[in-house]
Amino acid sequence: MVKKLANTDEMKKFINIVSGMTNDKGNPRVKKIVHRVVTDLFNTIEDLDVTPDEFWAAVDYFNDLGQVMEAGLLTPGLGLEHFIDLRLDAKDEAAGVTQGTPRTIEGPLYVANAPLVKGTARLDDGTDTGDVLFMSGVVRDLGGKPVAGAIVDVWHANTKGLYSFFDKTQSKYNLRRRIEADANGRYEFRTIVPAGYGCPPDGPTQRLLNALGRHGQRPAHIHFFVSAPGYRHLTTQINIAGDKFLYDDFAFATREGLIPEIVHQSDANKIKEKGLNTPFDEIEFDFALTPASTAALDDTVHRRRVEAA
Ligand code: MBD
Ligand code: FE
Repeated sequence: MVKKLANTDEMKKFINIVSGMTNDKGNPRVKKIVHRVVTDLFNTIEDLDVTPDEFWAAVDYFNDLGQVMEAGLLTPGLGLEHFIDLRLDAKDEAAGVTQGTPRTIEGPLYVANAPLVKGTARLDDGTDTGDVLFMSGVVRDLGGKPVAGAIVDVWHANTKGLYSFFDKTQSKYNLRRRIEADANGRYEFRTIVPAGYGCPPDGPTQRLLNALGRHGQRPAHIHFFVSAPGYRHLTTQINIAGDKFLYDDFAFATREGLIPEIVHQSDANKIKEKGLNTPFDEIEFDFALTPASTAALDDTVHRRRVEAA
């Protein structure tokens, strides 16, 4: 039996030096976190008898992740992004804050500064032959009062499950808009029904998922940031009901209250009314915003964002 190193006084001193605890420079918060993470890693390596080969495979893995920018994809895959949501929920509950529309993860595919449109928008550029979807609703406060001028920042995948900007075959800001709700808090858009997303099959995220015996699929979904002065920034998604992966999301984002009914309209008059010649789908969904004054914590988005050049 090899003696356990991680808990010895010598190792504790070593980890203190590693994490800068023995100097008076740097950032105390960073030191505290690094100290904890390094301690936990030492213990993990020791308790699980991680071999040098396993260790160096993990180092290579991080490099691979960074090389293809998949750190933000692995994070939801390991449930960490959902865990952050659960913690925010728990803090709200402890503070007695009533939440409006449930939050759920942002994911790695947002692009800032999509075109800003008043009231009604068309998200698709007309090149995707997916089913036409009209989605609309009202942004309200917790009392049900409309929030005039709220910004509904929406983004979603095409029928291949791919997002513009990341998928360079799509036009700039395709399937992405910021919609300014009207005086009655109403927003509306026309788009196409997205398909679910799948992790790049040859990428490092899917490689780890394979080792865990897991798939890397998400159910079809539409992302939203909803914001207005005096209210908390809401990060959420709605799911397309009926999707095979609805309750088997590799990113764990499906939540009660975020699965609106999708109504298939095949009535000839309704089709004509919309100026279409094929059946279409409709979703009605209202957002409820929590006042900023009741926020127990800063729920402002924090993620590093991509801006389309
Ligand atoms: C997505 O579209 C997504 O929303 C998340 C969370 C992860 C990968 C792809
Ligand atoms: Fe997504």
